Amino acid sequence: LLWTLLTQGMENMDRDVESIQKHIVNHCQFTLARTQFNLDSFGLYQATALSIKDHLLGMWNVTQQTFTNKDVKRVYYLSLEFLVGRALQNAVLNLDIEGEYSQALMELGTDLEKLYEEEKDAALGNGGLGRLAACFMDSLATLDYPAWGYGIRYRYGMFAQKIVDGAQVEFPDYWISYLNVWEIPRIDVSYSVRFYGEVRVVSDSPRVVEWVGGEVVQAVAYDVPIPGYGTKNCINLRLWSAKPAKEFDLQSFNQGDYLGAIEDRHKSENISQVLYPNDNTYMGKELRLKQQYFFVRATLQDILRRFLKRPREWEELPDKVAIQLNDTHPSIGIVELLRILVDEHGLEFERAWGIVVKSFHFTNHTVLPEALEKWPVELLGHLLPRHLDLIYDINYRFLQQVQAWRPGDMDVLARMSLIDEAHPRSIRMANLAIIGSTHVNGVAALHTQLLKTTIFKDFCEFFGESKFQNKTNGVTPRRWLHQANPGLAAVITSWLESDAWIANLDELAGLRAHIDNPELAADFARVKRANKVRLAELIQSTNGIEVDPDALFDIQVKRIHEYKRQLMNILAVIVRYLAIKEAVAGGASKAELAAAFVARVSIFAGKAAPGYHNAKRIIRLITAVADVVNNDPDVGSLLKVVFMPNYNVSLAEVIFPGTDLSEQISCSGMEASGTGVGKATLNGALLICTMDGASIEIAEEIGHDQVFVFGALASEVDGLRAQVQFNTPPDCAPLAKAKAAIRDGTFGNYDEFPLLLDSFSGRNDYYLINTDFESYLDAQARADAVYRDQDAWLRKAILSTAGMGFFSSDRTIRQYAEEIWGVKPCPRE
Ligand code: 26Q
Repeated sequence: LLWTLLTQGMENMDRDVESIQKHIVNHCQFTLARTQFNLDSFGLYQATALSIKDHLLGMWNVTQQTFTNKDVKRVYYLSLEFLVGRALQNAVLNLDIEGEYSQALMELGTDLEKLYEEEKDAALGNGGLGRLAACFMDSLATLDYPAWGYGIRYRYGMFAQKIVDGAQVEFPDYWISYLNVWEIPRIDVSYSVRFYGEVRVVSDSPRVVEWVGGEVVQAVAYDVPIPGYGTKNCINLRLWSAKPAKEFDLQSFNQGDYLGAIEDRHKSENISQVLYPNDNTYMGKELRLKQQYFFVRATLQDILRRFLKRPREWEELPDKVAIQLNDTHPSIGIVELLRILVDEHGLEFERAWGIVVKSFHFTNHTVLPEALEKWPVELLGHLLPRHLDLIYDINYRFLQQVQAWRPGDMDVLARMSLIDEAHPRSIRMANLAIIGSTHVNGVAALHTQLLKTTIFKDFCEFFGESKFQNKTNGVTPRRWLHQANPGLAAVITSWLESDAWIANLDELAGLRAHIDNPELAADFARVKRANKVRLAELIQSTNGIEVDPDALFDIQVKRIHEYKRQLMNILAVIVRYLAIKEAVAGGASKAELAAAFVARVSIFAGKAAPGYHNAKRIIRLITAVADVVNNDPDVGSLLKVVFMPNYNVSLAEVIFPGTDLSEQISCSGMEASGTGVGKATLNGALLICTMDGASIEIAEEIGHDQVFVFGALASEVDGLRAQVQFNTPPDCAPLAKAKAAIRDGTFGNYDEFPLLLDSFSGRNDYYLINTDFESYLDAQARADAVYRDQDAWLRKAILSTAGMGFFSSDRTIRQYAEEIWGVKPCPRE
């Protein structure tokens, strides 16, 4: 009976309004134990989310059973970060059940949209890399791929940023309030993970070793269902949480060391405590390596348990399993799988290595040397002694092949070795990830090209080009258009006479057929204006600044990093401010000012890594400039500067739809892809950019006329840097003026400013701010000129949206599936 009922009940949840209401009220009473006296909006949000989750679980169960029954090859996406944001609205829209739920809640006296706002973001990621993983999960589910995401259930996600006296202050993000409604704790799905200890030789020939002693912690699974759009498939994101291991506890208790045991409990729980808030910089901390190993050890045990449910040969592993490494962060998994096969299952080394390499694939997200992971040999050997042995074994065999390939070339040997012999000696995780994977990919065409010709050049020559692929990033149109911009979504659907674009973004090209129709332009203008009003209201409430919705909204929102050049942006804002001041001092009338300057709002948002001093100084400068400019009566509404605090996914969902001009102005060659501008362009923003990352391809797809391009090319950067070093040019005039204004206290006298100025002046101008400055000002002036001609601007905005089909993460995921993983869609039975 149980079996029958379970099978029937799996998904036949009623979707009518009355059933939904009963279901929600049931959760209020019995899951949350709320009464009419203590039921607030947050409680109602939770009950609504729980009801949606029940729908998802029904779908989830059947989906997983289908994958199992069909015994399909699965793909496992391993990432230390998943920046998913809020889930309720996303699930409601993907299930296409918004009408029913909003009516149900309206009759209950509340408003679904209001409940959406009650949800806290799940911020288990830093920035681009983490958000990409989240977009990929949405596409994997939507396209019915048999996929799993694996990550860590950090108790503290990305820190919350407050601006106090103009400076960033970090606050812990305790996002798992007393109940995280979206997760299912699987206390029964738990694996042990060992650290430290020693390697004991059990037998010499054949050589058998054992890793023993040390500390053991337990990894417990928490599952998060991920719905797709327009499908009944629902896939799983499995996040691991660290718990004390039972065996370990018992031992301590037996020794009578009660308090010691409780202390150790905390030590083990530490592992999944906090997300490292570094973006594009590596941090050689032991706890971080512990997190990485904890994560892959649990994940691989889980993957292999599933694989071994049927009797199989180990050689079948790559036919059933593709493991994608999101950067090198989980790359110790390569060594762990080798260890499992050799030590735990007795496979001979070469045989095991062959299986390992066929199972793994690796995505690189950066060419910045400071971001490439390197673990000190001593640290790694202490924490994971057996893994260090195996790394030496892998390296020995690999270097023999390199030697045979380039006899006598000691330099190539030193460059390709897994070991960096500089002090302290360290393990190069990117080299490990390359030789331990079948495919390596970059995230935009230029980035992949740079990988092949610079940092991975030797490997490309050794393995051949076919191992190195490009997979240009994309974003999910569900969250970034359908959900974030319902106004534009409706306009597009009505002009295309279909909402097929939501699942097939190439359909957007159909807008081009109407490009000369003024009514389409009017629709675009109306929606953009409404979204700017919404953003202006948010700016008013968070920053207390009144901005004019008719001004040009120029935005740069992303992590604060010197290579992204938020500094160049604010310097150009200073130039504009000084020009307005000069015009006013010269007696310009209101009309003359309006003729000379396009009214603008410069919007910034983004977090600085807590230890990244220069990034924090840049924030300090932006807020100082904002203080002066926004309160200067000479300027009025001609220029406003806004730094919006605590940039996160839900804030991005308000910002991108209200953007006129979005900035991707990184020093060329340094931004691997950039996904933020894709979201803005999709929402009808124009792009001001260098020829870097995905911007190059975006310009190609939407047409170069739509884009304000400036600056040195990636191919010119090295030469220009050398020039700056040996024959340092003076600052161009506008830059010199802006710097002088900072120096003379126009924006206050803050300790941060002299340090910041020194960091990029003269020979220190590594990111080529001076080199690119005038051409940046010129690009901004071109943007102003077009903005004055609203018809021209709207035309470009429409063409921008129309050309974004290629940048759907559905396209990206399909390419991964077909060209790397070899997995096929598997819609549920
Ligand atoms: C490594 C070791 C220890 C602690 C932290 C880290 C760490 C964490 C996060 C290193 C790097 C990151 C994040 C990198 C990142 O977000 N890269 C971005 O990836 C995007 C998606 O591919 C690209 O669009 C961006 O260009 C790239 O900067």
